[in-house]
Amino acid sequence: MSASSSISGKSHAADTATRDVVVVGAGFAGLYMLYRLRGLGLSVRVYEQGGDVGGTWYWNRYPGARCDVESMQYSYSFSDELQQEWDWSERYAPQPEILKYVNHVADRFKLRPDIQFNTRVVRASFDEADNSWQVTTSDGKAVTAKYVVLATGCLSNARMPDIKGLSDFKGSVYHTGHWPHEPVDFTGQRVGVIGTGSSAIQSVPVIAEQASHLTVFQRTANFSIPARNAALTVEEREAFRAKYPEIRRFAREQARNGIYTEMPDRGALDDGDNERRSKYESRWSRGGLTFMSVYNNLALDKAANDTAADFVRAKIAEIVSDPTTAKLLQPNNHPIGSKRICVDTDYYATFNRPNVTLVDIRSNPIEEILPNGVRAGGGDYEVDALVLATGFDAMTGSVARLDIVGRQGQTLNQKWAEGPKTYLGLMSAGFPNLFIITGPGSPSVLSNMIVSIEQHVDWIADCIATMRDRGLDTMEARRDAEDKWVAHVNEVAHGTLYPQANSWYMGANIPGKPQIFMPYIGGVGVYRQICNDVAAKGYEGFAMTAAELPQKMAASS
Ligand code: NA7
Repeated sequence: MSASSSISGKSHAADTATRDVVVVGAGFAGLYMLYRLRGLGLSVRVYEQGGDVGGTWYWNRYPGARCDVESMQYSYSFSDELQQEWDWSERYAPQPEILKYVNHVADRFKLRPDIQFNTRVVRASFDEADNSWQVTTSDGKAVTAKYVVLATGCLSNARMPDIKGLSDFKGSVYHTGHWPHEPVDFTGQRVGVIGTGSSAIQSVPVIAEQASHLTVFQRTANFSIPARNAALTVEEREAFRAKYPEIRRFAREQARNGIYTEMPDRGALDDGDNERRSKYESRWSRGGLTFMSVYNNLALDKAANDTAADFVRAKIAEIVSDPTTAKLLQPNNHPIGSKRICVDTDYYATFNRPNVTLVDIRSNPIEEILPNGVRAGGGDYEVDALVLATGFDAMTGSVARLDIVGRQGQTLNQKWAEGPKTYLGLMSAGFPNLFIITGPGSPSVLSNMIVSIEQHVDWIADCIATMRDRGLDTMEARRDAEDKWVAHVNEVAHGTLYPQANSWYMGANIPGKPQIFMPYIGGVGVYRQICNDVAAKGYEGFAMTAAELPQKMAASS
């Protein structure tokens, strides 16, 4: 890296407080962003609040944690050497293996020297006189940067539920999204799990094997498909690798969700009952998220969706021996897939174990946490340990924790008070040179995150390189383009069944959070094309200023 190629024109000795770019977060997004920016010869500082790389995979260490996208696809594609040399051991990688992989990437590409761990970015404030960002960190230091990139993750702000008495509980309390780094052994303990989202669905079967008794407190039953996880053979890995160019191309350009799979060409009601059942059976046997892509209208047409939902409800009734428990486990208040569908290993069957009890807290809400248990519906359930699998302040939560101050002193939190507003999920008007990786308004959580991360990082890196080459100083989303994009994101979402569920996609899990469908549901291929077209048209919808004309920016936005 040479000082002469930097944007700021200042030299960058290790102890200077000026960088071309500050990146917030050293998960998958932050690491690849650093790699690309360094490749451009820019000086970069990454701040990470955790003690090491990995982001969400650094924190989510709960028993049974694993990715619900197959490991051969949930991996970086930017380096063919990397994807050819790394051997995933299972169809769905367990969290420790993903963490090992992300550490390998950090070491292999020598990324660590530019990352400062155990350090939170507290504030980032745009200096309109200098067109630069002043960034303050939790160690009390300050750094000036031309650009700030938020790689803060979509599911990284774990949410503690506001339940009376929780702080008086005498046993141990764990949150799945903030699990201790030391092993937790529940052997011989009575454990209570609150929540039945993906984190609970993965951890409940594992905890049930250890605990003397497990009580699961369910507010909303969820649809889950068997993972059919298994060890990957050498032959399977090789077959995948041989097809990588096509798999990666398809995932980026054609797939709706960034996952290589067959594209359905018909709707659920185009087939007769027997044919449909046999297709669902075959996907159920194959396992995994692609259950939902057996037909092309499951997210669009309620009658079509009901056929898939009925199939899964029937499976639950087949698996779970006690009819009352089976009925409680059958989701019936949202279309299948409108909350993120879960992928499990033996979740429903776990309720056949004699040491597992399901408590319906929809009909009988939790009244309070007692020092030694949980009181719900007038009954007391004694537990020694509590596991809160209560989710995240998704998509905006980790951004909201930063005090981001843009033009004219407006904070991002003020601007987003009625819901997040971005152009393409990449930038928000009034906050020049501030990029968000997989921000609200982009496909993000509706996709294979690595595909969406790589697309955003490449787009941002190319954009910064273009600005440098053209001598441009600032770039900013125009308000008219942003308003149009927000309306488009909303319109596309409301053409689907997704808004019918009280999901974290809608912000519905956080009391008081504006209920707006946050991710872009138009599909990753379509979205990529839109972003590429915008760039090809000279960054249409963005206002850019040359270094010597800072006033023109304010006039045009
Ligand atoms: P989720 O999917 O948000 O699930 C959280 C669960 O916790 C869900 O069942 C909630 O019920 C329940 N919950 C939340 N707050 C409470 C309170 N106060 N009382 C009782 N129950 C509560 O989070 P996960 O961590 O499981 O998964 C997040 C994503 O990570 C997942 O989609 C994958 O993409 C990976 P509710 O449904 O709100 O009634």
